Order: sequence, then C-alpha cells, then structure tokens
Amino acid sequence: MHTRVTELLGIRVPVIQGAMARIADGKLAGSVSAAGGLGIVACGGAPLSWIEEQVRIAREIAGEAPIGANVMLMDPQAAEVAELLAELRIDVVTTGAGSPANFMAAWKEAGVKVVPVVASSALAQRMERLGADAVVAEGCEAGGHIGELATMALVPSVCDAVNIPVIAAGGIADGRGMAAAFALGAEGVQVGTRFLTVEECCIADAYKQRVLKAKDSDTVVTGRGSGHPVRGLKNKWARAMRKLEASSDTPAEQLEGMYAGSLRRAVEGDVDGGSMMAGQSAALVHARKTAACAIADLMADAQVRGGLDLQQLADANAERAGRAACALEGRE
Ligand code: TUI
Repeated sequence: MHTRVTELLGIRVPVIQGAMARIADGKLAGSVSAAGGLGIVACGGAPLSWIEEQVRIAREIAGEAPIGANVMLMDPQAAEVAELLAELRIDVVTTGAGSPANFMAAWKEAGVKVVPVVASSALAQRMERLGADAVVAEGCEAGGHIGELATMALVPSVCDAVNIPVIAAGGIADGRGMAAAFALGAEGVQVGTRFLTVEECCIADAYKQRVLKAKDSDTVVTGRGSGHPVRGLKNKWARAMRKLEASSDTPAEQLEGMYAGSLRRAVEGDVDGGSMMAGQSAALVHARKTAACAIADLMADAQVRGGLDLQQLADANAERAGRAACALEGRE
C-alpha cells in the first residue's frame, strides 16, 4: 500500500506500533518493522543504556527497515532521551503526553522524522507549524495516558486542521477499525493493544490472558483528578485506585505511591497489584500470533471486512489535503 505515511516513513504498510512504556522493547519494535510496519521502542522511564541497547536490538531484527522510538514528555529525563535519539540517528521519533516543541529543531537537524501524538486539533496545528512530519491523533479509547476526545471526533477534526498526514489511534485493533480510520481521513493507523498479546511481546502470560479475555467494559480510567488520566484493564489495583481518588481526603502522596512500580508489577505478571495499561480495543483482541501475522490479518481484514478500498480512501485523503493546502496559499 502507498499512502503519504508509508512514503514519509519508508514502510510497506501504514501500521505504526504504539509505544507502550516498559513493554515496547527492541524485540517487539524490530519484529513490527521487519513485518513492514513501524516498530517503536518506548523510552518512557527507561535508563539511557537500556534505550541504546533496545535500539540496537530493533535494528538487528529490522535489517534495512526503519525503526522509531517514543519520548514520553512527562519523563523527567525527556531532554536526555531526546538528545540520545538524535545521536543514534533514529529514523522516527513519536512523542506523547505533552508538547515536544523544545526538541523539534534538534531532531529535524539530525534528519529524524518527527511524529507527535496529539489529543486535540489545536496541538496538531502547533506541531505542523513547528515542522512535524505527521501527527498521530489519539482518541481516549487508547490505553495508557489519554486526552479527552474520542477517536471518531478527533481524527476528522485533526484532518481538517492540518495538511500533514494524520495517523489515527485509539480503539483500533482490527481491519474494521483501520477501514473506519481511513474513512475519517487518516492515512495510517497506530495500534498498541493488539500487539500486547503477540509472541514477541515481553509481558507476562497472565497479563496477555487478561487482554485476551477482556470485554468492552473491562477498561477503566484512573488519575482523572490528578490531570494524568490513564486507561487500563479493571483489576484490584484499578478499583483501589478509583476508590482512593473518589475520597477527597486521600493525600496526593498516597496516590503517587500507588503508581510507583505499578507498571513493572503488571509486566511481570502481578495482575492484581499492577497497572495493566490497555485500550478499549482489548475486547477485539482474541489471538496471540506473531507481530507479522497480526499486521497481515489487520491489512487483509481492513480490505475485506471493512468493505472499503483502502488505497482509494488513502488517495482521496491525500488529494483533499493537497487541495486544502493550495486553497490556503491562494493557488486554487
Ligand atoms: O503518551 C501517551 N500514552 C502513554 S505515556 C505512558 S507512561 C505513563 N506511565 C505512568 C503514568 C502515566 C503515564 C503511558 N501511556 N499517549 C500519547 C498521548 N499524548 N495521549 C494524549 C497525549 C497528550 C495529551 C495532552 C499530548 C499532549 C497534550 O497536551 C500538551 C499541550 O501542550 O497541549
């Protein structure tokens, strides 16, 4: 398939693997890139030496195919991570949970493609003005840290607001979601939750089982009160968290203490005491398979079960963006 996203990123299929902190390592990212998508090493909360090693592993698995890395902007060491990724000449950087304005110039200088994750059209426009190559418009169906808007409303708004390619994220785990995203104007999709259960994903089997068993109402958002809402699977930890958050006399330190180590515990298999981040699309994930199989299924399903011609939609989306750019410059 050819879309502005495949061309920009040098990939064969317009599927980007969502960055998942403590989960998306070099093995997962390399496997996704080797299968024709774009694998992303999640750098959030990781030591610089780990990041360097995982990028090396991803490159080894991906061969000539590009790979990306994600900078979590709430991470206290985001600046150091940003610098390291420029030094490593990573092909693509995605960012999350903030504005990457301070790092854009250095990345562009190093030849890194910059694809910020945005949760509003206002931020998408700011990113376009600063030179972003594309944006990921992530709706609140997604797992992990989320914004306010749902994918169905966010993606077309962002498509109307910018001329750079838009990659849709949040709630997309199969071909129906991908076809819908293209119908909304996207030229690529970012998929996280579907990759939680693939063979190459390092999380404990117990976490994978919970994703496979999840129904549509099995995710919940914690942290709304603190301004850092996070979606994950309902479990003991999430229920306790919600209870503490609902009571007005819970000290902020106690809530922070609940988060400490919660991701690591989940990844290691503590499905009661850990924070199992996952999106609403967990209800659509029924298979393990390999990353390559998941991508092949997604693409085949998008064409067939979506009942739409994805290539035609992608071409129409690019053409519309081109027309809008001409009109803005008064060339129409
Ligand atoms: O970043 C994500 N998802 C994440 S980061 C993460 S790591 C974490 N660990 C423990 C606790 C909390 C987080 C887990 N999941 N997605 C991208 C994303 N970015 N979603 C929403 C946003 C966003 C929201 C507001 C981006 C920018 C923004 O506003 C910035 C501004 O300046 O307007």
